[in-house]
Amino acid sequence: MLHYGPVPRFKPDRWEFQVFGATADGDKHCWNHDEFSTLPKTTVLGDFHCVTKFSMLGVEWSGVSTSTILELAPPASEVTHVMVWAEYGFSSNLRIADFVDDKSLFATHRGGEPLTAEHGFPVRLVVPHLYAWKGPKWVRGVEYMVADRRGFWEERGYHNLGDPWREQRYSYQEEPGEGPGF
Ligand SMILES: Nc1nc2c(c(=O)[nH]1)N[C@H]1C(S)=C(S)[C@@H](COP(=O)(O)O)O[C@H]1N2
Ligand SMILES: [Mo]
Repeated sequence: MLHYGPVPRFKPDRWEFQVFGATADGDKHCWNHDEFSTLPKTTVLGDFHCVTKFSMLGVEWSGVSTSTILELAPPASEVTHVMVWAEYGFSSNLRIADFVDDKSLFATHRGGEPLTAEHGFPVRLVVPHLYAWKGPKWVRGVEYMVADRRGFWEERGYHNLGDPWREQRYSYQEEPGEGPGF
């Protein structure tokens, strides 16, 4: 499972990265592609675990760290989770602690090269300590949430948390408290 649906075509004049939902000031924060390109960059060595196929260890990613986004667009104090949104309505939910892990970043480059279209150009989320479906390609925004809610794959049978070291692959493996619950 690499991605669902077609590879979106990047339209620079229409592209925006938005942070919305429960922001501290109640406003939506937006960056166009030029603005996003000027944000401070970081490089991390991270692993990459696909749920069904492979793991790649020690991939070099660079881009904008999630903590930079949180500083520039602070969340309200009640925020516990984020939904990361991509083209075509793809999404993935993360606990705020997983999102701000010091290795989590909005990657623009892999191995020193810009991402290719298939791998998420211009921006994808990378959360090295979780399964790769927790890292949307073609990211367009972040929603701050005051309660958990399942994203695209999490609604379709994948585990809500997705820790590869605990082999949290499927939602039927979830323990009480690991999912949004009803
Ligand atoms: N927008 C989007 N991002 C996505 C997916 C998707 O279906 N749509 N699939 C995820 C899954 S299941 C995997 S394994 C990785 C694959 O990333 P790669 O194509 O760079 O190897 O992308 C993740 N990001
Ligand atoms: Mo995957």
